[in-house]
Amino acid sequence: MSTAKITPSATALSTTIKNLTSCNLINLQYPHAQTLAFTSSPYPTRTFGRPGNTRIRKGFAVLMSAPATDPLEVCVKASVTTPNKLGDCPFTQRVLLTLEEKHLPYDLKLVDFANKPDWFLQISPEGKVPVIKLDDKWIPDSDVITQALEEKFPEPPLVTPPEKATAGSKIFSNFIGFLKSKDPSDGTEQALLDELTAFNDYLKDNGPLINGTKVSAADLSLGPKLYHLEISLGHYKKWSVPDSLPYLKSYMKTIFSLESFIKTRAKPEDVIEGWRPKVEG
Ligand SMILES: N[C@@H](CCC(=O)N[C@@H](CS)C(=O)NCC(=O)O)C(=O)O
Repeated sequence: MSTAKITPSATALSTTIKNLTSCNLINLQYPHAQTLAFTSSPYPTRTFGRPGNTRIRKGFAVLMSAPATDPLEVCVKASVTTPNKLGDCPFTQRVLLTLEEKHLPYDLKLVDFANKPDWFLQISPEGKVPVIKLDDKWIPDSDVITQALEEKFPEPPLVTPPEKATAGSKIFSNFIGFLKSKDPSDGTEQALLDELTAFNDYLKDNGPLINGTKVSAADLSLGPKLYHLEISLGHYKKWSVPDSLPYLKSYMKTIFSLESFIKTRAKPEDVIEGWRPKVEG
């Protein structure tokens, strides 16, 4: 079993600090607070922006240290192109993005999908990733995992308001339909374009992100799917998102540029190999 220890990025921390600052919890005239925030202790991130860890005195906050939490174990697909690297799976990236945005440390357990080991099949009898260990129990499925993370680690909240949470939710299935299609006139390209156009229009009225300016759970679910769409349709169909959808294009650029996204994304070569059986099958 290969493992890799991950701690959330400094930018994720600085986002938290900015958020705290905007709530007047930190007075930046006290640089010591920032120094504390960027301590290089193994798991510093759990201590910030969470209830109980911030004391407010005379209009500024003192960040208190909290007991370090063990990294959460997450089973992920291993890369097929590069040894000991994270492989492709948009559902796994969604979970890793959630951990990053919540500043939670985690350990990756890389699983060789060509030869799934017994320890993994015992954890995940369907042989699927992602699977995460929470409270000594292995939990499958990115929907269930992200919900459980939100409940167990509510700060910072990532919840998308229910009326916005389904924006763009039909894009992924239509992307797969077009990717697998061998008949250019079967309507799958148009069906995908219709969904992308509806989402572009949604962003025009509600954007730049699904919940306005704040990154939320729905972005962390859709972003990896759009990444797979861009890479695999570009490779297998020589197709790209048309310029007539500028809000969507700018959305993709914004999400793909998040430090949490760059840190957790699959290599393009793995995305291409991952979809090959679907395209050629
Ligand atoms: N509904 C699941 C889907 C998970 C899923 O389909 N994972 C794929 C990889 S992206 C998998 O593990 N497939 C098993 C296989 O390819 O053998 C979730 O949201 O987590």
